Amino acid sequence: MTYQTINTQSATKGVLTITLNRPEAFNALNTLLLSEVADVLEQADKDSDIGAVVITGGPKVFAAGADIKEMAALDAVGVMNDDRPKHWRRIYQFSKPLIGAVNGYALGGGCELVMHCDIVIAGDSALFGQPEINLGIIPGAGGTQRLIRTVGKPLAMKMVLSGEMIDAQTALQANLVAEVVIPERTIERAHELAAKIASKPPIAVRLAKEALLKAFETDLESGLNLERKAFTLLAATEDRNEGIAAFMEKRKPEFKGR
Ligand code: CO8
Repeated sequence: MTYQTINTQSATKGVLTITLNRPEAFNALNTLLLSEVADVLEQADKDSDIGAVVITGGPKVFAAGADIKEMAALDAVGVMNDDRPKHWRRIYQFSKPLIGAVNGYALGGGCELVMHCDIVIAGDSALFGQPEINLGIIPGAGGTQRLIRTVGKPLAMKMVLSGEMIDAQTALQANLVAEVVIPERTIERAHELAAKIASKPPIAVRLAKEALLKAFETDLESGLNLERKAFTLLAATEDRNEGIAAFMEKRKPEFKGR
């Protein structure tokens, strides 16, 4: 399958890489790009050979936000009928781990795409920001809700109200990213992590992601209930028997996704 705004590659076993490819617009997220990312993730969800996906903008820039030129053409009714929220939801619904590899700017929708990732590796020159306020708007793809839950009120307020960017070290301290590496290592490190996760039992990985994300949305009792149900369900999988048997027999487990 060929795409107009992204490239896909599966060079590492179990890992699919999506590279945003609109260099002329700093990888601005137009509707086509969002829909192509969502299409690829939906296919990857059904493909048992894929255990994790890396998403990157390449070595220079992650994404400079929604495509402002495309947005400028929409009035209130146009925004209301916009397809983009649908594609963001499709991206959020991806059930396997999504690992972001971020170099350069991750602004506006780009920073929101970072927050749709489960783990983010940032190059030490990466910059994160929600500059929508400078355009007379506010974040529209979860940037007010997910940012405050992720980095806390003081930093989220500062970023959204002032439009000021934060650097990779600040993003690390604020838990927006999991690791900071030299920019030349960003994509490689994301691949290492994705390959490691892809080698784990897929049903356990999927249920772990679902349970962890639930903590963003629900009260403790409901979250603990979901965890208990997922834990019980895993007791019925062949991979759980294999994992425990391999431990006892001091050998490497062979997981089958069953
Ligand atoms: N949209 C469209 N084009 C862009 C964008 C963008 N977000 N960002 C950069 N470009 C284009 C520029 O127009 C320029 O194109 P051209 O050469 O044809 O004029 C080219 O990329 C290079 O940009 P600059 O010349 O500005 O390069 P600089 O190195 O000087 O600056 C910056 C780089 C800092 C990234 C700067 O371009 C910038 O500030 N960009 C805009 C960042 C921004 O405001 N992002 C937020 C957008 S709004 C948003 O994301 C809301 C999300 C809501 C989602 C709602 C879903 C329903």
